[in-house]
Amino acid sequence: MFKKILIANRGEIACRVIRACRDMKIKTVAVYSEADKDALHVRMADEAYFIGAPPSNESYLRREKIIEVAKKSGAEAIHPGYGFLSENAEFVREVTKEGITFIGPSPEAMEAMGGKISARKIAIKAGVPVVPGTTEPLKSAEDALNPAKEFGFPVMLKASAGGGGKGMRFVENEQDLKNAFEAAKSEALASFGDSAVYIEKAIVRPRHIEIQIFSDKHSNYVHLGERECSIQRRHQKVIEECPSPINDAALRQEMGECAIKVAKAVDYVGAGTVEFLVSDLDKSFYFLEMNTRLQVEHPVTELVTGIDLVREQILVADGAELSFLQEDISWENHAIECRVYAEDSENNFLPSPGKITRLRVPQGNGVRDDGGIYEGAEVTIYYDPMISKLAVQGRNRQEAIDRLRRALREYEVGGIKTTLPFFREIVEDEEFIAGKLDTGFIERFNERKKVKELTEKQIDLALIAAVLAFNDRQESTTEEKKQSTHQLSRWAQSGRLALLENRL
Ligand code: MV4
Repeated sequence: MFKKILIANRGEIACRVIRACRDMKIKTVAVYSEADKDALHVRMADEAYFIGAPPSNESYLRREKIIEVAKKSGAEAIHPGYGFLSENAEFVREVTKEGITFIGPSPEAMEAMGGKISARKIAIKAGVPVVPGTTEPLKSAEDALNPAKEFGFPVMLKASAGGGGKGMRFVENEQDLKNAFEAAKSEALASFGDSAVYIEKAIVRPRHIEIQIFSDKHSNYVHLGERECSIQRRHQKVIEECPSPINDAALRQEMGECAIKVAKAVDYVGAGTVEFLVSDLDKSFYFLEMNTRLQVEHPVTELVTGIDLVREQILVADGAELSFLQEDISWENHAIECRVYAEDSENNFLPSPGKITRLRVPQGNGVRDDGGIYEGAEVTIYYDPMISKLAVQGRNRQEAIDRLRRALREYEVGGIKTTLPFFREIVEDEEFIAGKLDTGFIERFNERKKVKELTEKQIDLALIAAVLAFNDRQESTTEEKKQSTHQLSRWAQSGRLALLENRL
């Protein structure tokens, strides 16, 4: 077994991996940027190495620097967490070339699943249902017309390299098709450097349900059931749960078998997630994409199945057979997770960086909090502003919701704004309680609450204001800087004021 592992990540997931290593008596090596010198993961690890300036591409994305630290510290394996280098096939090749084990799938599996068009082709070949659509990029808007007529409107245009809703367009009729195609294409090119766009039939108010799969280097494949992730805001997951309120044992088994077929098609090794869209009408499901990493929301699967997914990743990377069989897994309990962000949910989810002056994390029966912060720590603007994942477990959904309400009441974060007030409202919401979860949930919730979402332009302006205000606070050390940032401060303040007054 590995004696030392480097964690090429930060925040709560770095802490999560360090904890699993400690359980297994494996030494840990952290890496950190200038902005993270006092971060929790640095304090928790056995050793920590500085890797560069705050922007990710000058620190957490520096492949050569991270590999250099692994060699210098004597780490035999690298755990990438999620985001950053976790799905970078080139990094896997470079790590492997140095005789270091990458804790994750092969670069070939990553590349096969990296593009949506390529992933669709693989799923079709494996006999797994995909949303009706094309398997080649569209050359022109005219190219989209025939398939659109064949499947019937509404349709979705999607970027092959897409993610986070970028390069995606919902098209209701023929007249809108040309403009939507051009917009999707240029957005795809600008966001991913790849303009390939394809067309799919739009599924009306689908659920987003994903299956956790696991495999080892000995061709054993299992699934660990589903996670319901339909509650999303601007294509970011907000709440996830296991099991899904609409999954029964039969649907779970059917989806689980399909997920395993996809994984087998690329000789997948380790933890992976296969995403599906599910229609509430007839419970038909369609393959969407496969994520070749450990996911943010993995704790709900752990709370229900009792399997430690990070421990299993490490064992499998070391060549062990899976520590459990498919028939050992059951889904009797229920778990729900909330992603707590340093954002002001009572003011359009504006970023809220700053020092955490007070922290009281909920405790007690059925409560788990995976955090990356502590009282006195600073939340910066450089990285994803998720500060913790609050997860609860109960024997059934109602018990889980009761414990979630209790935990949200106990949770106190001072000094910055968070999304906790938003969750306190959601757990009292009638549709949430009824399990009526689909992609339109947040929109309907906002309507019930009479919340008006900002436009993209307003959000951009708000972000600029927040960044300016943050820089101002960071840089006002020397007199000279004070002079120059004084102007910025006034900009930032007027930007904020405009927002508060709803003038943007
Ligand atoms: C769809 C869809 C309807 N029909 N595809 C895919 C990526 C995800 N971020 C949004 N995606 C969707 N793909 C077809 N063919 C609806 C969505 C969708 C969505 C999916 C899950 C959760 C929230 C969503 C919000 C808007 C759109």
